[in-house]
Amino acid sequence: METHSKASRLSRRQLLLSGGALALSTLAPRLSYAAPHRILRAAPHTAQILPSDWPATPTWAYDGQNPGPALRVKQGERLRILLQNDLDQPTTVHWHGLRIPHAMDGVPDVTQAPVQPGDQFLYDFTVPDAGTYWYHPHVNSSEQVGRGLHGALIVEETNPPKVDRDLVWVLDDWRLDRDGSIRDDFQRGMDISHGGRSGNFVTVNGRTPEPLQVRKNERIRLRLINVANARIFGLNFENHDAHVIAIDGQPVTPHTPGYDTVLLAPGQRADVILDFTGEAGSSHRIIDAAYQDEASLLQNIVYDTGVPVRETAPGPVPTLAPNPLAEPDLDNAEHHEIIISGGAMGAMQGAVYKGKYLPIAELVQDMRIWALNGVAAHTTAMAPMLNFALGKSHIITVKNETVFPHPMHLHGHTFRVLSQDDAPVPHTPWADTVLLNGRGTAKIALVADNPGDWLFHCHVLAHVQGGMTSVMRVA
Ligand SMILES: [Cu+2]
Repeated sequence: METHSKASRLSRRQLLLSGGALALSTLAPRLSYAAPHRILRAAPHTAQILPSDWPATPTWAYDGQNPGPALRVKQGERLRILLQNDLDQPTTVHWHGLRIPHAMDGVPDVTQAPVQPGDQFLYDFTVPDAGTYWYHPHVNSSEQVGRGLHGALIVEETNPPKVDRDLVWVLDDWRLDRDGSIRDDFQRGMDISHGGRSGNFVTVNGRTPEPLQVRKNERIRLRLINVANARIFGLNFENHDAHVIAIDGQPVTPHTPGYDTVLLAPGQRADVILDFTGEAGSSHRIIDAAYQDEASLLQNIVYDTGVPVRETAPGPVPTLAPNPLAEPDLDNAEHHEIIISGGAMGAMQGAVYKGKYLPIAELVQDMRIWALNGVAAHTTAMAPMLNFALGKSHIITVKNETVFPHPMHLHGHTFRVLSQDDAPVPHTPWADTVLLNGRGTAKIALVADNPGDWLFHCHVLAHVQGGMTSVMRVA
């Protein structure tokens, strides 16, 4: 791994050389050093986020696209991505949900040095699991993700289920001013101490949501990815069943979700099968109903008036083949506990910060007001909160003692969600992000089979700024 990360830190000059070697290698295949890679360039950009009669928005983007390019790779294939940082601040790329080697996980000062402006870093790994994932920076995340750095990563199954269309919807919101600019308030204490930095303009794939045009008896696989800094989405497809076939990329027993609402907290994904068996020419609403009092129209489903795709409704909903995940042994697992505390209206008296205990009044001055097991993080390079024996099964009970919901994300592993708020979770889905309700609990289980120091943090990115990050050591 040592050699690997050294080889990955290419200077511009080496990059030029590798380009030369690439040309050579076509003549002399034994020069395998320069196997093909794709360049992913992070840089300022301008995008039409608001409707076309409104001003454009200065954003940050991968490859001049908001969202970044949807990367597609087949399960088991090798992905080689050369990050080119043309931002004016350091960055990295984290491959959210992928179980890949530690050195490729994109966490600054833990798995790699931050990539400085003008520098490159080669991400090079094999993708073990099929499914819907995404990528984003892990440096100054609240601002970098909030300004538009994120993209879908689709790992295709060897035998994908037959659908008429496979669509990716990157769900996001932006905090914009009337001139189209992104508000520069990433350090706002109110957001850090409350529910995070929500936007005032919702987008699908970086644009004003547009009606979903469908044909009668069409089957669509819709891959939903919530990349928002704080907003929880809850999609209800009026008069249609959304059959969830994967959660966080991992296959799950096909089912329709509770309240017919596909709930997605920041970081979470869902693959749904939608069969459009309504009447030709009809239209139906897609409601975002995540927040009880604020249900809003996301967009409409509009049926074509022409001939159906097929005469009858599509057949049974397909079940995806499982990914090669190790099943935790619940009877012989080690038990751990994580307590989430802090935030506005919380009862936290103080926390350990930079190695010493500080009362809440002092923590607030540094805007560190969230803690995991009594520690408010100031950096990702921190002592492990929990130690997981390599190869062993572990059950972790997460208790949220705050009044706010927190989508907790674990790097490097996928876990089963056993229970929430003391009730068993149907289908005990695999996930990499679990949404803790305010004052809620969750029990998750995993086999610690990927060695390294792995982050466990809230995916409300303002909460990360406020200290909600920890490290799990698998050794
Ligand atoms: Cu949080």
